[in-house]
Amino acid sequence: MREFKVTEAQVADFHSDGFVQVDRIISDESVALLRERFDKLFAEEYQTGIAPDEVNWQVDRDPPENTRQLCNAWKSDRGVARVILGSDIGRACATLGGWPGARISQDNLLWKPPGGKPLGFHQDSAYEQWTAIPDWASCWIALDDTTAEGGTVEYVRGSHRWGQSGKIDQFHAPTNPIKELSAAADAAGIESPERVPIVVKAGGGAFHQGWTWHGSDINHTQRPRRSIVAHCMSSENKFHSEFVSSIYSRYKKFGTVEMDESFFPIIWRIDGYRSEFLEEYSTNNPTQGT
Ligand SMILES: O=C(O)CCC(=O)C(=O)O
Repeated sequence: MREFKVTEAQVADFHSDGFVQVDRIISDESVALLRERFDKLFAEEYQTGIAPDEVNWQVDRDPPENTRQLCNAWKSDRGVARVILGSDIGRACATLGGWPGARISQDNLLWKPPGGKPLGFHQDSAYEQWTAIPDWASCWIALDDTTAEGGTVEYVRGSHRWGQSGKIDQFHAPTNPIKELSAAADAAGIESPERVPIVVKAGGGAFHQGWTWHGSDINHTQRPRRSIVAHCMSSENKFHSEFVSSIYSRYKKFGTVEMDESFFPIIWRIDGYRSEFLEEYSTNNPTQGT
């Protein structure tokens, strides 16, 4: 598998803009593997027998025009784990975050069909308050060639410096995807926020900072827009001692704020450490049932 590395210029752009576009992150083989795994996962066929932590779209439950989303599908599929828990993605996120290492907080699988609805503009770190260090560095990877009119992800340049807002009212299929973004821009004294669409070939993408405003609009094309995201946090992170996530705090053990690597694996650390189970887990039968 190819090994991706961020350059010094990309690190500088990430800090000044709150994101950086990268033309190639994963190989064509990994793109093909993930597309195949998307079909299975969104049909609720889980290779490991374990459902993702969040199944935010189901075929018989949700409108077909909504953007489909699964979170932590690495627990359901070893092929997904093999790509998205890659040490090169961890190293890039740790380098950008300024951390000694990176743990996965969540992966996100996103599938916006033709005509698919927007995802509201938000700040990721507002959703990470259940941790002691609520900062993320995330890697967003396109699995289809993206276009501005195809509902690709858009980042608002410099918005990581606007301060911290809370969670938005409606993440999935909002009628006004920029409602909270507009309020945050007003509060920051920004007249015309600059929305930058990420236009890349499949396998390319972007890295963004946890407080950078981003979201995506309607898919006006006839092609699907699939993508996968690794939301990483510092390898040193712990649970918050008071704030709770209804989903992710279920992995907190009583009497400790330590995070268990089985649920939040360390995917890269500067001393060479990586959670030990990952190698066997992610290479064993990556495309077949367990
Ligand atoms: O892909 C999108 O439309 C939004 C992705 C997103 O919210 C994220 O990567 O945090």
